[in-house]
Amino acid sequence: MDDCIFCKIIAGDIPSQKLYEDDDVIAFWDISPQAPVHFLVVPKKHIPAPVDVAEEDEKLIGKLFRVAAQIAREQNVDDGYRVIFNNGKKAGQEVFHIHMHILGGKDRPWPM
Ligand code: IU
Repeated sequence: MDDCIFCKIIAGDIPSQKLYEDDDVIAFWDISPQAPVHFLVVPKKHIPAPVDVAEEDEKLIGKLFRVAAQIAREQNVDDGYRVIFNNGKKAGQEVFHIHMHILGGKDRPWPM
């Protein structure tokens, strides 16, 4: 997607503070952290929002949880972190390329 900022990050056209990358998934620090640990786990496939997840995406979306857990362990927040997906402008979604927020490092982070 030409006008998608996360597709540009995935393509390497825009820099990010990368935590993880493989053929399917990228993870990077959120540029505007809402908790001491706040990173995003993003599928490389351009799926605009949670409401757009198709049956064929089920495995890919499941993988986001596994990658998130691995990074959470590396960042020492695996004893408590919040997982957030925003769906639609009304819910606060600003970037229309599906992404999982992981927030940790303090008690009850980011009650959006
Ligand atoms: P939202 O769920 O779409 O509202 O979250 C978008 C997040 O992407 C938000 O927390 C931004 O700070 C973050 N972000 C980023 O990490 N890097 C960017 O280049 C842009 C947004 I644009």
